Amino acid sequence: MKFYSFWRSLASFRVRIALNIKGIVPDEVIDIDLMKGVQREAAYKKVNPQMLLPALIDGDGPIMFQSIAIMEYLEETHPSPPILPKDPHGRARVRALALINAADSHPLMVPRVREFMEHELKLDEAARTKWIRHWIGEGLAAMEGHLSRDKETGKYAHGDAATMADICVAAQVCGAGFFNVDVAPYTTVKRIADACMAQDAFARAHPLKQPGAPATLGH
Ligand SMILES: N[C@@H](CCC(=O)N[C@@H](CS)C(=O)NCC(=O)O)C(=O)O
Repeated sequence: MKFYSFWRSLASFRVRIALNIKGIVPDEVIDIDLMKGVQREAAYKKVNPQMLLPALIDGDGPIMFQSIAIMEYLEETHPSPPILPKDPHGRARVRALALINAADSHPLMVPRVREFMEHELKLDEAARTKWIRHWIGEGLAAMEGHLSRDKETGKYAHGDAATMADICVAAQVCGAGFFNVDVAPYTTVKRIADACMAQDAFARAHPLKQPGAPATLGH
């Protein structure tokens, strides 16, 4: 198994957590430096034409991309321990919570968006930061709205075992930390993220624990 990732990539963080929960250790981890734009070089474009991390090759392939699809693949090939509940309603809820982060919130703060704002729209750093913080806040508020209201919420986002929703909550809170967004007002999100990060599978996957990461968070 070959895993293309980068310490700072939150989508790679999501897959790293799923790999850890399932006890899968990739044979090779290939670092693609997003801060140097290596994702846009020809060699990586061949791996993932969308030029995004993560990507995963299991055996002879084909190459898999998109963190949610990769996590679903890991769930299907390594069902135990599960990261999705068994019942269809529960599965739909967990997937939907995961997508608040992976589809609606996180994509608005990724390097390609930040770089477009800087180089094409000529937005200064204050405007770019305002954009990012706004959309992180919207994502956290949406997640909090669901988690604080729903009877299915337990120790974790769905009951008392971590699922794909928790993986995405943890990534969302970590991303908030990257941009100094205070998560304290989102009390349920924070409680769940803290419970997640107390688990070894989550803690080991944290961006700042990866090779090449700096000692502290920064832009
Ligand atoms: N929806 C994708 C998002 C992938 C994504 O945006 N990855 C970021 C890193 S977290 C990336 O590779 N960005 C490169 C860029 O924006 O140029 C997923 O969940 O895998």
